[in-house]
Amino acid sequence: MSTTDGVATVVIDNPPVNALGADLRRDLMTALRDAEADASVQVIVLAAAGRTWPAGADIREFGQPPRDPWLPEVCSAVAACPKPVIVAMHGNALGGGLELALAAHVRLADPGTRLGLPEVTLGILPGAGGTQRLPRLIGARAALGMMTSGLPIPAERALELGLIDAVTEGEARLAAQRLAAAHIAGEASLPSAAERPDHRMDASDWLAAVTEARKGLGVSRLPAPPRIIDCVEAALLLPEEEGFAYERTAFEELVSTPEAAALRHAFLAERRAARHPELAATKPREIAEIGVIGGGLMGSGIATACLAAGYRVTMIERDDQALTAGLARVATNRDRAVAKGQLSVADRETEWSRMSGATAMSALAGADLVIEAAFEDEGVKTAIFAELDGVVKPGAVLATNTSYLDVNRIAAATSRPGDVIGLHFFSPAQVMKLLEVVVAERTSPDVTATAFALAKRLGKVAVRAGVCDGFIGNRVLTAYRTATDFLLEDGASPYQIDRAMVGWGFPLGPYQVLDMAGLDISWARRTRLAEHRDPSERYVAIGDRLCKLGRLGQKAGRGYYLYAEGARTGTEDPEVLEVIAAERTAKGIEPRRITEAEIQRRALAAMANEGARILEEKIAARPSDIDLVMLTGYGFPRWRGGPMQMADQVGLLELRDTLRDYAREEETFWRPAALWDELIKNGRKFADLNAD
Ligand code: 3H9
Repeated sequence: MSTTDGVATVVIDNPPVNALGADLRRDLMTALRDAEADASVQVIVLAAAGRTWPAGADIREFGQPPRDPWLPEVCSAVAACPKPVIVAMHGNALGGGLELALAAHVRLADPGTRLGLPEVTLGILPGAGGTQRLPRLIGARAALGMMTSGLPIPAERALELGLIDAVTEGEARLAAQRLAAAHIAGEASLPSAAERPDHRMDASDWLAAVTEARKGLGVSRLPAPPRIIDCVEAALLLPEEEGFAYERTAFEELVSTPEAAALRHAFLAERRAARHPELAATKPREIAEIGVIGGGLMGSGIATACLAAGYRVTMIERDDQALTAGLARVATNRDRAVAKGQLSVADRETEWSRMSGATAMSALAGADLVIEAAFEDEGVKTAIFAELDGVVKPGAVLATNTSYLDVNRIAAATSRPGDVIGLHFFSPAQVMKLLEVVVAERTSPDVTATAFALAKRLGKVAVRAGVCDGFIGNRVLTAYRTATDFLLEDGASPYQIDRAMVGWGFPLGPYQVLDMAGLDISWARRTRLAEHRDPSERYVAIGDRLCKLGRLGQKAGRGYYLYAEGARTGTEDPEVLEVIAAERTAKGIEPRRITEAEIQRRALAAMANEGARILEEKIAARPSDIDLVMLTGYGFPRWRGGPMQMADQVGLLELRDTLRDYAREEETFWRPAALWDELIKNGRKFADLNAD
């Protein structure tokens, strides 16, 4: 704290985001008391150092024993301060950070500030007075919008809503100090609490907003949004102190739910994923120009993502016709962005000047990075890499977008395996968040660092994976499908399994996804692996039978479901049930009754066990990376945190014993990975392997 001419300036300094952890809260209380006690101080300015005003409470403290003073106490102390407190915000004023500002007497923000209450995305609600103070200040409707969406708003919008008093010209801290000095000199008056509108005066509008919000909740199963609405209703009906107490209770309830724990885990997993010891000392290579080989759905999606992120992009296709079609796909993708208002027509024009195409690899001579997205066949890919080796400049990164193939073998087709890496994009690549970065044996660390830097610029979540068949995501997915295929043979229907998994939180069930992707893709893979399959392994041939009947999924009008012309949702089909029944008879399996709970439990056990194997083999660096892959690429419900987080929640001992039970039916697939015993023996959980 420093004091000049009656203005005490308290600067919050807790990098990187000024999270309001216990030490900072204590220091803030001390500074406030000192300023209060100092007779020379007339106005207090609260500002923050570094890149942002506090971006919230410290997420890492949730789930730990509470430490005094609590944030609500700090906020109450600010609100009750007999001397005016002016806050000067910049960067991200989020969560508890915004609540601290709401407690102050005057709020200023610099033009780039984003303000929001994103607690709902963490499964909780604003617990430091936000649910009470914000609706009073800006009205129940606008406050509910901010709190149930969790989306931040820009400073200009906050000013329109009455959430802040001014958007400053230049640095907010200086503007706050000037305002304080002017107030002391009697040249400016600060807005007083009595002058502010109190939206509770319009009780019927307030209640109407609450009712609308309740109706708008739909089928969401998350506990936080309805509690936020309850709190806003309470803000109207209860005296302030009781409203705060009501909010506190709701916050305490929510913060200890498994949903909140899972969402916190997902948040931290996203930030942890880019941390790898080998990357600490390396710098990414410079990338300005990217070559994309292939203009199909995947290639054009990757080109779109790269173009949108500001790179120069050259697409390579085998002939003019394919190239024209590929470029047209990219153009359509960008037109959609214009239609959605994400891109202006003028920017679209400028952007397109960075896009080019060619039919000869020689056009990639100047590329800093080449991403190959050709047909998924080792022969095709190694031939491309051998050719690239002769064309592309030294130091360029050569990436393959394979989803299953051996990146070591592809790298060996070049004279520069250190420059080769796998970049496994997910379709549609311009939309899907996940990028599996497949690090081969000889990939140099700076190439891996380049992949992570690329992902950040593309706005994607990158997860490091080692080389194996299917990397992280497709391996876990295969295990999940194997488990549900066993259930198909044992007595469940694909429709019942899909319902169970959708009921569990997936957007689509496994058979709906297969129909969408095309059954032939996994059929081709099974055929490729057939000769290496252990004959003692249980093999479910239902998918193969359906493929042989031409039931290749949505594109064929029939797969596990039947599709009317052009329809994207299918109906149940008795013919599929007949195929399944015939398979059971052929194998002598007597169908049994299977519950939804059993389907869900087996699916989780299969995914978590495959995850444990992936960890043992060091294909993933940590359990949270596996969770992140499943959350961002495979529709695993974020509020369940991922299979490894769920395994921790269910209990390792319990799940290991379940696996042992299942292994009595089928040893190869269900045998628990050794890691279960190792963790159980040492009283540890998967989370302990995440090591921040
Ligand atoms: C809350 O406030 C509850 C209250 O209502 C009630 C209390 C009673 N805590 O994202 P980045 C770390 S709930 C702890 O990569 P960016 C992050 O882990 C909170 N740590 O930067 C990372 O660490 P590392 C409501 C946090 O520039 C580093 O900071 N607030 C927190 O891309 C950099 O983060 C939110 O939900 C935190 N609150 O984005 C806001 N926030 O370097 C959450 C960040 O070790 N935060 N870290 O990997 C964000 O949305 C983004 O971090 C932000 C910056 C937009 C601020």
